[in-house]
Amino acid sequence: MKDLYQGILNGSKSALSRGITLCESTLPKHQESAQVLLQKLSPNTGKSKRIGITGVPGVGKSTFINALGKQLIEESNLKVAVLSVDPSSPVSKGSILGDKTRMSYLAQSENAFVRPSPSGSTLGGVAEKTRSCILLCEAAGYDVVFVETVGVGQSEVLVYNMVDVFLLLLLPGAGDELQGIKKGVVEMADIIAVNKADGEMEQAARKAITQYRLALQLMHSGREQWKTPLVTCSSTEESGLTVIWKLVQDFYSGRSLYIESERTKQEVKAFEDQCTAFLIDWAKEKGIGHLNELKGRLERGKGNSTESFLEFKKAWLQEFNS
Ligand SMILES: Nc1nc2c(ncn2[C@@H]2O[C@H](COP(=O)(O)OP(=O)(O)O)[C@@H](O)[C@H]2O)c(=O)[nH]1
Ligand SMILES: [Mg+2]
Repeated sequence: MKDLYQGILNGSKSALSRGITLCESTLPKHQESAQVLLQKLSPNTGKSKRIGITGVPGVGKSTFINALGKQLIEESNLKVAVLSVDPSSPVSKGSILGDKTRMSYLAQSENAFVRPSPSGSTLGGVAEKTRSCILLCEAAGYDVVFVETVGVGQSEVLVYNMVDVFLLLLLPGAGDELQGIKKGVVEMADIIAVNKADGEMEQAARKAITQYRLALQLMHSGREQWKTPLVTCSSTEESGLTVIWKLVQDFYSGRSLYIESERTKQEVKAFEDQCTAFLIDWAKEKGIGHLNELKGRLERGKGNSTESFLEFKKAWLQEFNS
């Protein structure tokens, strides 16, 4: 434990990997060690820029992170970590294989760390593990932590709730595209970039910007003193990325109190989610025998669901009250 702690603080990638594996383990003993480790490292966390990247599969998120990450490493001398969140895939270790080829620069760079989505049986579990990964990366000295949403569906909200700034990538496919993305996701975006603005698609990307701008006038960003900017970029030609990084810096600039209060809100919510999940698991474990007994009775055609539920509820309220 001491070696692991020191290794992470020294920036060792293998120690960081081992720390993350510990956090991801479902063994109660490992979970306890992970909590001790996180607790010990907590004074060394919180200093990174936490950036969420979302958009439909194929829009170019991984390519974008690779290109921007490369700039940050080479031009600004920063250390970059990339995590992904894929609650749809129970065994997601495979999904990063594709991503590693898209993120070939970062996969090989001394100053980058790339880690696939933790697997988990519940959304809350995946969120909690990813949150721990962010903290470990911060303790290991990473200045920027990108969190890519991989699975479509619920991963957007999950990631939104663990980052400071949420970047939405769109395709140059004009207005229809906006409908392909859930309205709520566009509203969550702090920066919107139309990617693939290159070659034949450059013209379409410009047109898309105009249309999105109109659509966005009808919406408003949920953030204090921030108007969601709309820009174009090309991740393969590495253009427009400097402007986007400038926007990210603007987002942080002079707003540390705001970011701090947003992080506090996220912390409160994470605590609440963790406690709720714990209570549900704990109560389920206790009550599952009785539940199955009543279920068996129903399966044999005796009684009905309401009657059985009332019996279950009465018994367990009595049990918890005593
Ligand atoms: N022309 C062009 N293609 C891109 C750009 N960014 C990504 N791509 C391509 O789009 C495909 C999907 O990219 P990927 O990064 O895996 O998308 P993700 O699923 O959002 O992570 C790949 O074939 C990329 O080479 C871009 O800026 N311009
Ligand atoms: Mg990807």
